[in-house]
This record gives sequence, structure tokens and C-alpha cells, in this order.
Amino acid sequence: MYTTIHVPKIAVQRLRSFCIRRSVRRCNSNGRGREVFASTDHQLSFSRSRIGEFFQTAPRLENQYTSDHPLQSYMKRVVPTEVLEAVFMDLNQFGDQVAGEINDLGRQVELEPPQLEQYDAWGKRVDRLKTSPAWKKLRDIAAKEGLVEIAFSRLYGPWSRVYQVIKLYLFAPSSGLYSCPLAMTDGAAKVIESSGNMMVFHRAYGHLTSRDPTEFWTSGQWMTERKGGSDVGLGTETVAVHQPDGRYRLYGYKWFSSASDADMSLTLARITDADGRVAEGSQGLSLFYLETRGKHGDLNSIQIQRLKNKLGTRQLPTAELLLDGTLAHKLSDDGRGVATISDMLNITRLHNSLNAVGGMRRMINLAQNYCIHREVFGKKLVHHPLHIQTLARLEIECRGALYLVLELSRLLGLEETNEANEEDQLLLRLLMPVTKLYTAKQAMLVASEGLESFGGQGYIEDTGLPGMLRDAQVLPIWEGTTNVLSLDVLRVLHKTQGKAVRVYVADIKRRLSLAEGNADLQSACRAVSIAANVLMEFTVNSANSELAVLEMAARDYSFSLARIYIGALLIEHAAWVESLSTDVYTAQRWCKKQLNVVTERFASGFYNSESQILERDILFN
Ligand code: UCC
Repeated sequence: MYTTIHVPKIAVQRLRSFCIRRSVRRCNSNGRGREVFASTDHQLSFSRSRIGEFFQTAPRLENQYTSDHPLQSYMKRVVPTEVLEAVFMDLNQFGDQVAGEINDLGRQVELEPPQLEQYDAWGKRVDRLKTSPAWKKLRDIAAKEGLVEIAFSRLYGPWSRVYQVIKLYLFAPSSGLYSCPLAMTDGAAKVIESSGNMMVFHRAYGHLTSRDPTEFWTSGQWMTERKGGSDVGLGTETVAVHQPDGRYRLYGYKWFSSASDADMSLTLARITDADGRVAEGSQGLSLFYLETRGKHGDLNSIQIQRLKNKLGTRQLPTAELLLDGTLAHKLSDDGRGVATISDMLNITRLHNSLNAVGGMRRMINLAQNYCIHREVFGKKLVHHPLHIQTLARLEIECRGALYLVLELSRLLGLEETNEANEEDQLLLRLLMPVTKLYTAKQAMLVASEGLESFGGQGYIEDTGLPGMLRDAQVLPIWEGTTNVLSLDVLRVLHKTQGKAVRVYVADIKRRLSLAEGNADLQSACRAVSIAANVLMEFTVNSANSELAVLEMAARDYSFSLARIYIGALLIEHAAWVESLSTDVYTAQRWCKKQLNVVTERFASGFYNSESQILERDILFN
């Protein structure tokens, strides 16, 4: 709190002339004083009365739903009217709340990061995790707003998932990363729902999907151990010892456990046999459910070793955890841990993507608002065409990413309500890793370029902007790095024997056919169509090539899948009767970029064995 002290005017004047006299004396005493110091008060450039109250206008947030025109027009085109009408009031109110109250709480969480008190004053190990009141408030809001529940209520059939994703997309950039525990909670609810384990279902599912803050639980997803997080089959050392009552005791060290204040967690471990031996590799892993605390709030034989010191996501209590006999229930069949938890991975990957696009939207909104007020070189930034071009390029990236994420959530909604046909399921499986890896990279690009658009202010901590860049950097890392996800795309190709890509190309053709006869979109359609055909050809041909070539191409291949598909989505939207000229321009611009990275690089010999050797030499010789 600031209080105002009233000082008589005459005293201020005396103080000021005293200061001026002193500075004149100081300058003159070393003989190098400049004339300006000797001038009188009214000639000074700087004084407290002259610098004014502020230098720049801070960017302001409007209602984050009603101001999002690309989102609204997608919804109008795709979501049935009765659903749209039913959810409008809620999204409208929430759009205001995320721009105001929730945004303030999110900022507060960043300023008050979690702390760990390991011992009490008398030396007793207590492992008390302290999170800010704002963090707890966000948890309550998340429950009340049904940010997990909406998807599982299925009140609007397959559209429930889309509705939930839109709400989370609005919430994420204001949420102080409360979006992270929600991602894991959503994933856990999904795994438990499909596990068929009624005991665990009755204990946890109702809590995970509750709208009552006093009942609501969050879940952890403890997959990463000391040996690393990508190769889970190699990295998991935790063992599970069977107990006479049918439960298990887990012993292991979880190296990177996000939101360790969760009420429960899903985790992987190797079941020991009677001789204490375990099966190696991912076939030896089973999935377990555990509650982090007992009835009296004591930890379930878990020690919080330390909180992680991270580049960003500092709002999150990410911890190293020692499981020292933690009681748990087996949730998967023996040795089916990875396959079972992949349901959770796919949900958290969707969350990663919606966080990526939410972050892009927020950065662009702030930059837009800022440039209206900020004046440089004699005019407002908004009147500098080069500045506008820069922001418009970000906007096109953001729209493409948004439509990709919304389509993915539509497909997921169909799958969850048993309305997905085989093609939908294949497309969902293929697009999940593609969307995650691509949007994460775009989010980094937009965060970095967006920050630059504020000039030096973008580099100043208390604007809140640098945190957006730091937090974006985690998106390509957690839930599978870009390369790991590119290899997941190859896994899909291999498992479906290329069928997923045939479905993908057919889906693109169907979308392009909606633009038939639209002269403005013909060259964009041609670009996407050619790119899709060439990609299909490459896929078929590479089925016969060496695995090493395909592996080398995996990343570019995934980027090509993303860019071509986004092209088709933007064209489809632009071909809609109610589209705007800006939608057409967005599609045209997108399709002028290099859509098919992989085949062009393949033709240039980027993936052959000679390149592999030379790339190694560049690095190590
Ligand atoms: O970082 C973490 C928590 C962070 C907090 C959450 C934030 C969420 C974002 C919110 C934003 C604010 S937890 C750590 C995350 N870790 C990962 O993402 C792991 C990355 N590594 C992989 O994804 C690897 O590809 C592995 C672990 C899946 C590879 O394991 P394997 O065992 O070598 O893979 P296999 O043998 O190929 O697959 C085993 C089975 C197969 O099924 P079956 O046996 O029936 O043939 C695969 O088809 O699992 C199946 N499978 C999948 N199924 C593997 N991946 C998938 C998938 N994505 N979807 C469906």
C-alpha cells in the first residue's frame, strides 16, 4: 500500500533549488561541469514533475472469447447451432473472466512460485509443499468451470470435447500453468475410464471429473526417471512388489514430476517375481494408480527430494520424488503399461497443443493492442506496414494452428462417443503427434517474434512477457520431443501399413473439393493437392527404402504432414459462404509457403547415407 505524504509547496521549492545549487557546485568543483547543470529549474529536461506518471501504455486484454474472430467463425461453421447457443453464454462470461480475475491470479502464481519445506524446526522430515493462494484459487475455478468435467459429461455428444478444448484454450495463457495439472487430470480420467478397473474407477473417476472444488482431484503423470524421459522402456527402474492384499508397494525415483501437489498419480513400474527379478524393456512395464496421501494427509511413503530449478514453468511444483514403499493398485495388464498410458499421453499431447495455440493467440492479442497506442518515428506502430506485416505473419501461423487443434479435438470427440469410423480413428492417431510437434514449434516462433514486437519492453520481467517465452520453450520438450514424436508418426505409418496416410490424403482431397469453382482459391488448392500427392508417393516409395532413410526423414515428413493439412483446413474455411476476404488471404498466404519439406529435401539427397556420414563429420571431425 502506498500512502501520500503532503509536503508544503514552499518546502519542495527550497529542496529543489538546494539540489540544483549542489549539482552546480559539484560540477564546478572539478572544473568540467557542463552548462546544463547550471540552468534553472524551468529549463531542466528532467525533474519529477516533468517525467510524468508513465512512459508507455500497457497492452490491455479484452474478452478473450468475443474478440477471437477466427475461433468464432470456425465454431459458426462447424459446431451445430443448438450446441453453439447452449455454450455461448458460458464462453462469453469465461472470456471476460480469463482476461480479468484469472489473468491476475496467473500472474500472482508466477510471482509466488511454490516452495518446499523439507524439515521442521526440530529436524523432523515433513516435505511440506507450499503453493500460493492464487494457485489454490485457480484449482477451485478449474473445478467449478468444469475444465475437465465438460469432456466427460458428454452433454453435447462429440462436441463436449471441442467445447472443453475451447474453454481450456481460453484459460491456458492466463492460468499460471494450472493448465498443466488439468492436462494430466484429463489424461488420467481417460485412462481410468477405459481401464475397466472398477475399484480404481470408483475411487478416483468421480473426483477427477467433479465440479465441486471440495471433491475435485488432480492427477500426476510420473513417467520420467533418472535415466531419462523419452526412452521409457530403458529409463524406468521403479519396481512394484506384490502385497498379500493384492496391492503393490512401489520403490523408485521419479525424476521429473510436474505438479507434485496432485492428489493421485499414474505411474509405471516393473513387477518383481518371487526372486525379486524384473523383466527388462518396455514389455516389463505395468501401469499403476496411487494416491499421494493417506486419510490424515500424510504422504504415501513418498519423499519430495527437491523442487526442480527450471528455465520456465516456475509456477509449477515440479519435483523429484522418492517412492519408498508407496502403496499402489495395478491398472493395466502385466507388461502393458506403455500401451495403456499412451491414452494419457495422447490427451496431454492435445493439451500441449492447445496451450501452444492459446499462448500464440495471447501474444498476438497483446502485440496488437500495444501497437495501437505505441508511437515511434512520428506515428503509431499500427501505421508502420512492416510492423503489421510481421504481426500478420504470426496471425496466420496462429490461425493454422488453431484450426488444426480444433479439428483434432473434433476427431477425439467422435472417438470418445463411439461415433468415429475407421478413417476418423486413423486420422486422429496420425494427427495427434503431428499437431503436438508442429504447434509447439510454432508457439516458440510466435513467442519469440511477438516479444520482439514490444522492443525492449518485451525483455522486461515485470511486463510478464518474458515468462511467455520461457513457458513456450517447454512445449516442444515435454510430452515427447519433436524427434520422439516424429518417430511416433513413423510408428503409425508402420502399424497401419501406410493406411493412415491414405486416409489423410483422402480427407485433404475432400476438403479441397469444397473450394471447387472458387477462383480465388484455385492456386492454393493446386499447391496443397500437388503436395499431398507427392507426399503419398514418397510414403509408398519409402516403404521399400531402408529404415534409416525414413528415420532421417521423419522430422521433415511430420512437418510436411502438418503444413499440408493446415493448408487444406484454411482453404476449407475460406471456401465457406460466410468467410471473409481475410480468410481467403490467410489460405492463399499459407499455401505459398514450402508445404512439402520432405520430398524436396529427399530429392536433394538430405537423407542418404552419404549425408548421414557427412553430418556426423561436421559435428565431430
Ligand atoms: O512430461 C511429462 C509430464 C509433463 C506434464 C504434462 C504437461 C502436459 C502439457 C500441458 C501443457 C501446459 S510425462 C513424460 C512424458 N513422456 C513422454 O511423452 C514419453 C516420450 N516417449 C515416447 O512417447 C516413446 O515413443 C514411447 C515411450 C511411447 C516409446 O515406448 P516403447 O515401449 O519403445 O514403444 P513401443 O514398443 O513402440 O510401443 C508400446 C505400445 C505399442 O502398442 P502395441 O504393444 O499394442 O503394439 C504402441 O503402439 O504402445 C503403443 N503406443 C501408442 N499407442 C506407443 N505410443 C502410442 C501413442 N502415442 N498412441 C497410441
